[in-house]
Amino acid sequence: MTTQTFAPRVFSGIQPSGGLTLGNYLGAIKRFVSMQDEMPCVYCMVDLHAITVWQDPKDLAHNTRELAAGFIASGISPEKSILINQSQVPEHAQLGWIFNCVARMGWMQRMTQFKDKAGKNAQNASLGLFGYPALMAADILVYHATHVPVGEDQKQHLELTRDIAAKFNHDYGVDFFPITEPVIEGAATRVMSLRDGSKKMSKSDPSDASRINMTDDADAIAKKIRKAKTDPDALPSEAAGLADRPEARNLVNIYAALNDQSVDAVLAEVGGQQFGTFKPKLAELAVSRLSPISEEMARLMNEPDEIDRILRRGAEQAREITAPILAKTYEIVGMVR
Ligand code: AQP
Repeated sequence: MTTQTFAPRVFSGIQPSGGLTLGNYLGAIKRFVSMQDEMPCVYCMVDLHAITVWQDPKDLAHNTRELAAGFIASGISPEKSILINQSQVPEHAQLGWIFNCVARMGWMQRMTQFKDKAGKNAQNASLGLFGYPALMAADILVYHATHVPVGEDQKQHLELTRDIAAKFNHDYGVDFFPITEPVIEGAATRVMSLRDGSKKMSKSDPSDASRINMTDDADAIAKKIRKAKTDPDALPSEAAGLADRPEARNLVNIYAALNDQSVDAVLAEVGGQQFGTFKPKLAELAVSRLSPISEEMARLMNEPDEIDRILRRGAEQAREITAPILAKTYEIVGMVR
């Protein structure tokens, strides 16, 4: 248990493993934006994580810049927050190696994301995919970050981050790494696929109809929502009525999160409506919230040099924090410098 008080700091990241989805936006980015006014923040394109599964090099570079554009267009200010690309700050990978030596095989084998992503052919998964959570712990702890806003799917990885920090502190008899708090908040901490209410909306889902991409135009958004899987019943008037209706719950959660309302407040307005009435309303709301972001992303993508400049500057600022923390870690571990 740590007794030291750590200055509040936010760290979170997103993989440039495809285009940003509404799930990333509602589960993570929206909260990233609001946390900028609460404490210092570091936000990261985690390209080292992305390559734990195959990424075409051209796509990786494009997706990294597009993700940076998505962050900025959504309201993350490079003046307020540090915005970085993970591989430009080598201390992430360096601390990641130390944590590979702290984390236990048994801990990693319990990670459900590895099981989901490796699928039936785990023997063929990369070693990086297995070690993903140890690198994620390093991403966070190399900043001594205290708060990590994420979607619900990352809860288990954050528990592992806490376990790694606690084991390091215990093994070396120090109080050096903070025990990080996950920040999992809002009406849509788990946005589901539009085609299957039991599956998370994901940028790497082979079906484009399963997700709303942040770069989709108004027609595409409206079409995907119109075609979203639902059931034949009318919407209930209270949240309890959504309990066994995953697809209906998902669409109501999305509406609530986009409109900054509670699910009950949404249902008080739309309870009794059929999906034929509700879906166009949701589409209109989604377009009104997402179009300004996608337009700004397109504008920024026309200035790739400016994006690269922001990321280079972010890396310089980041290394002022990470280099001393890594140096102290090496000293604690007994590495001759
Ligand atoms: N569907 C979702 N609902 C709520 N939050 C979500 N997040 C992702 N999908 C949803 C949150 O977005 C942040 C970044 O996630 P990531 O890109 O690093 O990895 P991921 O969770 O594996 O996201 P994807 O879209 O499913 O990527 P791929 O397909 O490449 O694996 C995290 O905070 C996550 O919780």
